[in-house]
Amino acid sequence: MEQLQTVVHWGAWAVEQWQAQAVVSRGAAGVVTSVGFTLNFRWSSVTTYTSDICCDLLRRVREDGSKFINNSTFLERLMVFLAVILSVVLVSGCSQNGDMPADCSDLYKAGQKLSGIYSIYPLGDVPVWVYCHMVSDGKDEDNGGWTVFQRRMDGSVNFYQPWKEYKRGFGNVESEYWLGLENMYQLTRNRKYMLRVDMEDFTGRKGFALYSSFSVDCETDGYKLHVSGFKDGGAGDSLTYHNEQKFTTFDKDQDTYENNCAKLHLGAFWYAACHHANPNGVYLWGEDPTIFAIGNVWYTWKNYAVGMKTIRMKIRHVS
Ligand SMILES: [Ca+2]
Repeated sequence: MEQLQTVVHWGAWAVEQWQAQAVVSRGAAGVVTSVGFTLNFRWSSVTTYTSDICCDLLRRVREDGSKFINNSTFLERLMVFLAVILSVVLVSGCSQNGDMPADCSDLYKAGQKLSGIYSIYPLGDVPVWVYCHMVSDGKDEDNGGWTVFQRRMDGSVNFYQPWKEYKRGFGNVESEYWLGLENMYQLTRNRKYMLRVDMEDFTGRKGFALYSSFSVDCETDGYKLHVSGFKDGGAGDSLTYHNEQKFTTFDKDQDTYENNCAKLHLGAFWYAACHHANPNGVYLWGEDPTIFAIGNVWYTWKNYAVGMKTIRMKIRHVS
């Protein structure tokens, strides 16, 4: 009997990882005699809809699967198996009741006072893993359940990503990540939020910028940003310039500049023509003026050539 084995890895969807392993045993006549599967889920962030997942799975099964499977009956079985697994996972996700925390504010109110990784439910039924920042520098009233939607800290994640990644989120929730525009829209459509941007440079200096109102429109409106009510925390106001702008990636130009700002400044943001802040730009490891304004910079604090050591963009429900 011949035994074939393969690992089909679907990589990262947002922050989660999926891995499937299929072991195929064949008899002498090439007939499949047994099929074994192992499917591993790390269900940390779901911003992709069911249909997208299914289509992508089926496409990848066809592409990767065709390399080792030439038995269509087996391929059909594999698809049915995956569809069943997916429906079980998705249905179990949907059966959660409505008391799930929508964001980190809910967790904080429920007594979770330690910063760390938690599951939240911005859609009400699908869990998303996120870093909750429960303690801030400065005054006591700055503490509380901040939902971090963008974090840079060590340059470990490539933030030069296409539209679909910015839509659904990417990175590692333990270190650097982007929560996803769809999640941000879902969060801010139902509740009022304030925004705080924390930063630190490579000399250890810290600053922040506070905005009393923050929301993101839906995808058909380009995930347009609404930000207002600036209060200075030492870093100055580099974000009001981006108010009322749509989101731009290198493969989706929605900025007001004649060219694509994401391509020009190697990031993705609510660019106008083009930016005063580029938090999703290149992780520069300090000062580097070689190429103009490509870094993870905050213009009003350190100008265009100094990349931050850490940047954290976080929102909190305003009651
Ligand atoms: Ca443009």
